[in-house]
Amino acid sequence: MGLRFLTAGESHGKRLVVILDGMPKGLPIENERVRSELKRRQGGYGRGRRMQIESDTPEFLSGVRFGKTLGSPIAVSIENEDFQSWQDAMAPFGEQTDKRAVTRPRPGHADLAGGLKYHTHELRDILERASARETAARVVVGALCKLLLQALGVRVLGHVLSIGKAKAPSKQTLSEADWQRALASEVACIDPNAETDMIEAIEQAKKDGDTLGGVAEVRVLGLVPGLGSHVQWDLKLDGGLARALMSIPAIKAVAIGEGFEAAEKKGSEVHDAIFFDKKQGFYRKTNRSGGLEGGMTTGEELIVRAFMKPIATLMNPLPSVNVRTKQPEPAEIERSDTCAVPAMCVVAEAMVAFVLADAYLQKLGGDTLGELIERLDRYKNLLEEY
Ligand code: EPS
Repeated sequence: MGLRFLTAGESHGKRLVVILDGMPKGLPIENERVRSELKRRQGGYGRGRRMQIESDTPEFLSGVRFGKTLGSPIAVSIENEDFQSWQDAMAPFGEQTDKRAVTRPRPGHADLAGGLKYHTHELRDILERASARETAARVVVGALCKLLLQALGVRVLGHVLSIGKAKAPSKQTLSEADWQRALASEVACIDPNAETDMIEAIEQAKKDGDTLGGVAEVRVLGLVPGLGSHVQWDLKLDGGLARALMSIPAIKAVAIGEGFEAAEKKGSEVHDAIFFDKKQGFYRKTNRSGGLEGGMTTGEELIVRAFMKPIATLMNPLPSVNVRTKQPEPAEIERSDTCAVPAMCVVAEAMVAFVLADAYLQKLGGDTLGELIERLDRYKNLLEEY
């Protein structure tokens, strides 16, 4: 069956809830790891005031006992501390008395499409769930999946490549120092000069009442070859990764390896020649494929990029139309972020971790972590014999 998860919760509702189903029994869970991932998502230069209100603390409701998974569904909730100010506006029962109805859809947000789809003129019914607040729940899933992957010798890391036009120089291999630098950076950037440019760009956008998007890169180290499959469209790992990343709010494109750039080059400049020696087995000197061929991992580093459009809530709003009166009016201004690319990077890591944890479970099966590790060792032995 593999892994699956569902989230629930409105941005200003009482709580976010997530259920992760399919984790094997016996995986050690460190609450601190989950907390620190949530903290990373809350941070980043360019975030709005909401993140100062929240403290995003995971509360484990089921599936974990004495620090280890039970193999049963893991339910976790996160309180929305801001609900205190929204109790009337978001009350599950009673009549709407609060004036926080939204009628001027923001171009680029879910407001208008959702209003049309559900035939409602109260666009808050749509935007509350479309808000990127939901991604906090996904980060909980990501943290749990990272712990499983870690037990299998796999690390998932992310950094920001660009914000608006400010770009970090691209590097083929990233050192441990680079990763530490990304973790310490306010914009998750490995390059100090680019970091300054990114922060300046965010400042300028904020002054202009505007917003900025950008690109995050996720890399996965320590993967075995052969995760995913070539045999059926919905088993291909690149498809699964693209879907998972595209489902993050504001992601407009996903690239695997060289991605877009590969479409402009000749085959001889794109594919990674194959080599063999006794010590390493099969290996490549380049990794333009980003560690995926035929919908399967190659055993090289997995490299994916997620491209985020600028956030749709503009303090200097675009023209819109009031859905009740049909009169032209500027779009709604909701408290929001100027730039959430560093936060998106953490969410992208989470989604990649989920897809890969699932791929390992699909490949190896097993009810317990012990079984999983045993099967992984057997598979690794087979790979050595090949
Ligand atoms: C977010 C919470 C939201 C927004 C942001 C992401 O909180 P609020 O609407 O109360 O300020 O800051 O949501 C959006 C950018 C969006 O477009 O919906 C969060 O927790 O990440």
